[in-house]
Amino acid sequence: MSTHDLFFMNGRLEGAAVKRKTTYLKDLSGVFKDENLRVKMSQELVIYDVDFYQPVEPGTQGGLFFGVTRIQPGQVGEEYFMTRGHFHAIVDRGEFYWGINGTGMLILMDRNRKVRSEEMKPGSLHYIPADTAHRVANTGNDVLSFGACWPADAGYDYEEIKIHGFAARLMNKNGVPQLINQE
Ligand code: PAN
Ligand code: ZN
Repeated sequence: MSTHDLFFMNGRLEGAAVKRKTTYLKDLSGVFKDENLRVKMSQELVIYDVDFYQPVEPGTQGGLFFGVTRIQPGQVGEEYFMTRGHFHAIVDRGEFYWGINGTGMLILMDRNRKVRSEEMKPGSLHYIPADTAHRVANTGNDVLSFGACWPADAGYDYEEIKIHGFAARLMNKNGVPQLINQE
C-alpha cells in the first residue's frame, strides 16, 4: 500500500506532485492600463502564484486539473492587482472557480466582448462557461485565494487578451471597485 501524498487542506494544495508558477510584476507587461507606472514599480514584486496538480499530461481528453491561485493585495495606479486572464485554447471548455480567502472580483468576457463580474469571497462558487475569458482582481487588503478545476485539454489562449485586452477594467474609484469600460 502506498502512502497518499496529495492534500487540499486549509486552503492549500500540498504534495510532492504539486507544482507552483509565480507571476511577478515584470511578467505583466502591457496588462495594466498604466504601463508607465508599472515599469517604475518594483519588478520583482510577486503579483500572484498558482499551486496546481496535473494528474495527466496537458491535452489529455477527459482529464481534470486542480489549482489554487493567490493574488497579493495592491494596485497599479487605480487598477487592482489581477491575473493575466485568458480564453481556453479549446473554446468549448468551461471551469469552476471558488473563493477561499479574501475578497475580489471575477471578471468574465464573452466573444462579443460583453463583460460581467461576480464578487468573490470565501465560499463563493463560480461557473465559467465555455468560450468566456476569465480574470480575477483582488479588491481587498488581504491575499485573495481561490480554487480552480478545469479540463486537462482546455489549454490557454493568452494571445487574444494580450492583443485586445478586456473590454472593461476593475478600478478603485474612491475606495469602491468599479468596472470601467475601455471601448
Ligand atoms: C487558472 C489560472 C490562474 C492564473 O488556473 O490559470 O488563476 O491566471 P492566468 O492563467 O490568467 O494567469 C485557470 O483559469 N486555469 O484554466
Ligand atoms: Zn482558465
